[in-house]
Amino acid sequence: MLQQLSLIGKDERGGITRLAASDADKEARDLVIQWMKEEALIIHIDRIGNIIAVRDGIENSKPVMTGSHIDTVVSGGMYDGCYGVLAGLEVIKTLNEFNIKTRYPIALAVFTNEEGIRYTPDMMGSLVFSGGLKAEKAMKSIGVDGSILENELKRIGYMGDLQVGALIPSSYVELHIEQGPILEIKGLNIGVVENLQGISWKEIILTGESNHAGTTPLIYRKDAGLAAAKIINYLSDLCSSVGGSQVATCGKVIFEPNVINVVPGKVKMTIDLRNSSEEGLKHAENLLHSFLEQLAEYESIDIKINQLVRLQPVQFDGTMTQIIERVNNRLGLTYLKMTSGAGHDAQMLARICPTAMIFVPSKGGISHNPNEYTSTQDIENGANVLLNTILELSNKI
Ligand code: HGY
Ligand code: MN
Ligand code: MN
Repeated sequence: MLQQLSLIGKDERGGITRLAASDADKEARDLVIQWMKEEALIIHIDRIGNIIAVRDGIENSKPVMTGSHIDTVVSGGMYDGCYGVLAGLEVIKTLNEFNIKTRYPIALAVFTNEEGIRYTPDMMGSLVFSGGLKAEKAMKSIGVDGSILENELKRIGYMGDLQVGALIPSSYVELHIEQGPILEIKGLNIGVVENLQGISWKEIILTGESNHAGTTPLIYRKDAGLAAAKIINYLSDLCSSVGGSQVATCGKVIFEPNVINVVPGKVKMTIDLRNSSEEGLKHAENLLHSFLEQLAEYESIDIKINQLVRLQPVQFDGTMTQIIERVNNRLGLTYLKMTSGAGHDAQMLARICPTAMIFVPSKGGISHNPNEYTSTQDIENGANVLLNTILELSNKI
């Protein structure tokens, strides 16, 4: 199923580009729903396009939920998100195959726009699902391509009628690739994720003055491009001053007019700050803001900051992580209790129910990259831990 799903949205770099509410996203959604229907799941679509497929339990009560996302970054890998959705489906297939009834229902979720590449914020669908963002507000999100999410969801036929809050899970467990190098370096099978970093996404707009690259002496320039370069160069110093798990990334820079013989008059760039401590993340934001103030002064340019996303670090539920640890021991799998550097839908579900995550190793720690890879054995290990965790959660007295 992973291989088949990975063919949808294949791009010229050999990666997968399946942005939220795009045609490729629709095609992938349609395929996953077809597989869900083959398992006789009851399909619900909510206002923001989240797909929630339910397998009845003996008791009609709050479901144990698992799932993830199937939208990708640009030129992403085939496991990020999709592995958690399809392993959840595999768990349900296995229960059906062995005709195992669980006490509580099981729900499999595919959350809309986890990556936040086309529309911000990221983890949008799960944020709406957990009541952190009104669906009506999220719909109005304007994409980097100028599209409006509401129109795109309607166009692909995924603006459903399930009201937010109508289906609240008793607990949520998400299986995901680690997307980092730690499990592989330590030679361990499973990550038991206890917490997740805080995220701060900013768009920085620098406005200087376009000018002739040959006739304008340096002292007369208002060079937005030079200022942007100084910001990117500063990020490593910022991280060492903050310390801890602080990371900072400039992933996107757009020069205007972006031609060889014109001093750039305007630059739009993004900064992604992460830290597992809220205090550390605030410190990083303060350092960046004061650097930008001084830089604007020194380079006599205008600098505007748009806060795109701001999510605090999240602590997952101890009883849930203990269940996952017990399952690992029972299956004879080695594990590490760890922090997630990446954002995940689980950080939103943690707002409304006991939540935890299971990681499997990423080869070379590579992710958000066509070379993202996890071995079949690791894929199987993770799915077995998910199966046993869900069995325990959906039958617990
Ligand atoms: O940005 C993230 O951490 C996730 O991949 N959306
Ligand atoms: Mn993901
Ligand atoms: Mn991702």
